[in-house]
Amino acid sequence: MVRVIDLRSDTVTRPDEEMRRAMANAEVGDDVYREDPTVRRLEERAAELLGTEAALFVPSGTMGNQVALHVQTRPGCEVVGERLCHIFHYEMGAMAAISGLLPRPVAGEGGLLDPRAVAAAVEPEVDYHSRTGIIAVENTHNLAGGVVSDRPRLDALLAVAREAGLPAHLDGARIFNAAVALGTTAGELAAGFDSVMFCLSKGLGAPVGSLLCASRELIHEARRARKMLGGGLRQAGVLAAAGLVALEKGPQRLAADHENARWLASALGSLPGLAPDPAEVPTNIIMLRIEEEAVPGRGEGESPSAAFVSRLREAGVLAVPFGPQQVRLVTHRDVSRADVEEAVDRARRVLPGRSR
Ligand code: TLP
Repeated sequence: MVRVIDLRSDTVTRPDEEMRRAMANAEVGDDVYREDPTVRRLEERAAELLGTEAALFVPSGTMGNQVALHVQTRPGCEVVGERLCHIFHYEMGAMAAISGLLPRPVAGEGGLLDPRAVAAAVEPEVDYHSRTGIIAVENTHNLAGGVVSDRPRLDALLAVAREAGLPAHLDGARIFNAAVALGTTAGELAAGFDSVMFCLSKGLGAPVGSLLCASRELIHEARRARKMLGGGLRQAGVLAAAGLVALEKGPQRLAADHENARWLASALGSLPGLAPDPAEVPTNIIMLRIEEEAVPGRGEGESPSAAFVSRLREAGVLAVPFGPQQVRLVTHRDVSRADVEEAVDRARRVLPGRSR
């Protein structure tokens, strides 16, 4: 049997032995009564690392983002965000369904928000315009190819928010990847935001969970909103225990994922008809452009990306189509350098006679 190399997402990692041991031995209690000591420890540690007063354990990044939007806005308000951000595209319309919010998409430069464009998207305070409710920044930016907003850009965006009297939320699902890429800390990149969500269950390797980090007051409200959404967990310490291991051990190995992603992008980019876009891969996400003629023998109506992904799957490599000519591959701790080398060999084989 061919070993499957799963490059669909960094969400696919399985808990390692150390996490499973920690989960088995976790001290637990009912977290809705705030009696789970392991959850409390995780929340304290997250707040400490992100430099906020408090934090809240949530089951998913989506819930963390949505709770943050819900408690900082009013129905009918606009959310200013990059046009391809996760909150607009992959959260099932939750901000509209749950909080009555409208998207106000701003086109970034390669996914990076220009503070002037954000300022221009903020509604003026007149009686016949909907109101802007919040500015949301995604770092790293998933659909844009894991691109990173650096501190000067964040400062400029936060200045726009302050000037307009608006809260700013950071979707930092992969904030530790951003920190590693910039040689800084997650706390440095979180500073100044009113709320920050980050995921334990992506590159850090935990099976479940995200944290919302903010002031004590905001987290108090967020805890109520989490319960309303059905996210009040009981003996969640079994999950938080894995999260604590992920927080302590996860960040230091992300550089290896970035290195593997760069190598993979450059090797795949050397095959005809495939090109990483952006060409520079800053973190662990590769967006690969598939030219029309890249995959021979495409089925009727089959897009180049669907054809490429299905040939890869047959060869034991999993990736995700993100549009008719775009395929995403993500490196993570369950794929080694040998695995990505093997993935390239398999990709070469599914593009018969076309390797240079
Ligand atoms: N992203 C998933 C998919 O939903 C696309 C992935 O495989 O990358 N913010 C960002 C920037 C994300 O990339 C994700 C997950 C989330 C929020 C939501 O996290 P979850 O999946 O835990 O709800």
